[in-house]
Amino acid sequence: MSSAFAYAPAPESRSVVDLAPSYGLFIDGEFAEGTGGGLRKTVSPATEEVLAEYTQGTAEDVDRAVQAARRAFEKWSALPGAERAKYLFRIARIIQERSRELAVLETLDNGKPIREARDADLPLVAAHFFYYAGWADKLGHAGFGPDPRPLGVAGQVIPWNFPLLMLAWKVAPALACGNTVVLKPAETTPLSALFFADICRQAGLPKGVVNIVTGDGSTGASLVAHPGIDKVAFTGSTEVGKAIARTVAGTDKKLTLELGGKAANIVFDDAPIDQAVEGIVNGIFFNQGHVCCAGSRLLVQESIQDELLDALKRRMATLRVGDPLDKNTDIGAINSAEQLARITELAAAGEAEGAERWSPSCELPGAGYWFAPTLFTGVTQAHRIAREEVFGPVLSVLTFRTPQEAVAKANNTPYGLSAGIWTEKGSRMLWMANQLRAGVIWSNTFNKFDPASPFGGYKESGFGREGGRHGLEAYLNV
Ligand code: TAP
Repeated sequence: MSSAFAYAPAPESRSVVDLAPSYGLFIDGEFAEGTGGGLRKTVSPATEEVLAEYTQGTAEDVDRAVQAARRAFEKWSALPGAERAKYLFRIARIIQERSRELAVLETLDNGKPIREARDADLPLVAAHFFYYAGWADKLGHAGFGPDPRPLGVAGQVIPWNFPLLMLAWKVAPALACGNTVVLKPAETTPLSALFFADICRQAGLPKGVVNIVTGDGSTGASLVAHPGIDKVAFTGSTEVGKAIARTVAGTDKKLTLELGGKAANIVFDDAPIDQAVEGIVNGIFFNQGHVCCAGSRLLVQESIQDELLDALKRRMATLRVGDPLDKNTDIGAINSAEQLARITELAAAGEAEGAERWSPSCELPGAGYWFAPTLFTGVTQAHRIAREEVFGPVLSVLTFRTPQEAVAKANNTPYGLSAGIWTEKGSRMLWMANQLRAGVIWSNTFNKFDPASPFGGYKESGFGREGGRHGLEAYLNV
């Protein structure tokens, strides 16, 4: 069948990505054609070339997947935790074995630099499966009572910025707790979820425990509204998160939402400047700034503004933008034409509202979707670039004089996902951490992730935690 998952299985060929022309849905342990939704194309954002076609899942396809997950739930949830752990460990090891192939795939479909896919995404994906495999037989010791029970079938909807990592954050804890899942990846990055389905087969995971239904937002909406699911886990925009909360309201479905952010990265005058500059660059330019916890607002203490901005501009001038498959690339392609249009529009609004725009001179490739690293100074709290999530390589600089003013400005946002503090004073770090309304706070570092550490937000950044022991709670009746 042409739409089935059909690349060469020989291990030696796994060092490169062998893409089939088209892909089906993964339902009940098999790749299957969809029921009338047709095929969509996924393109490389760096070249605009079509990578493959994939299936637009319909409401009927979602129903088939949910039924398969329901059937699988009885046996999967009855397995001893140690048995479920074996499958998760196996999946983690296969991800490690196939990490080169998966890193290249992720870079092709998403546009992120291969160095990041290889050194950040893939190791974290494997680490999540290892970590939650370790919990599967210890759930009675996780602090949720002696016999916590799984919820049932989890409907999971994920975005395009970290396709495989967001899958890992959702699938690993769900399976460890004894749930089965139906997952919908984003429409611009469906491929790594389909390769993950193949890994589930390779690991011998029982049929129906993991189901992948690709498609657009309507596929996600069908999944969220399906009466046969017990839990909705969503990562994406605040707008869609609110729509999902409305759909789920009044049902007995459990819900976790990981939404947007507008993090403040706060640099005090005693901070080590070179280290802070690295943290600022990593905070906003990692993954082209397509990061919900990106440090998109730089709050710098007024007395060191000139020194810090000089050093930052010098560092930005060394960033290489271009071919994501080149190991020397720092900033890859913007994920889609739509996202590029949004970033372009917000940056234009920054200029129109009076902020000063600066980018290092850099030549952008002709084809594909690109945006130069961009710095705005003279930004006020009223500017759109200070209030709205750009989700791109655009940094807005604001200043403050006192710690109190830094806290007030940092908290002046509807979001509350993350924040960064740069100072040598331990007491100030702790005081700031208590004052900031953000779920994750880094000090003298930024964008550090660990599967043992819970991640999640306050306010319009959503609720529920992923990662760590707390991440189990989202998938258990406690
Ligand atoms: P969303 O539109 O929220 O998409 C996230 C996921 O939800 C995708 O799989 C999407 O499918 C699906 N979806 C869309 N409409 C839905 C609906 N009505 N019901 C159920 N699922 C639905 O985010 P996006 O397009 O990826 O990015 C838009 C903005 O969201 C970005 O500019 C950024 O501000 C924010 N964003 C935040 C995060 C995090 S981690 N907080 C991640 C990505 C994006 P399609 O892909 O088919 O639309």
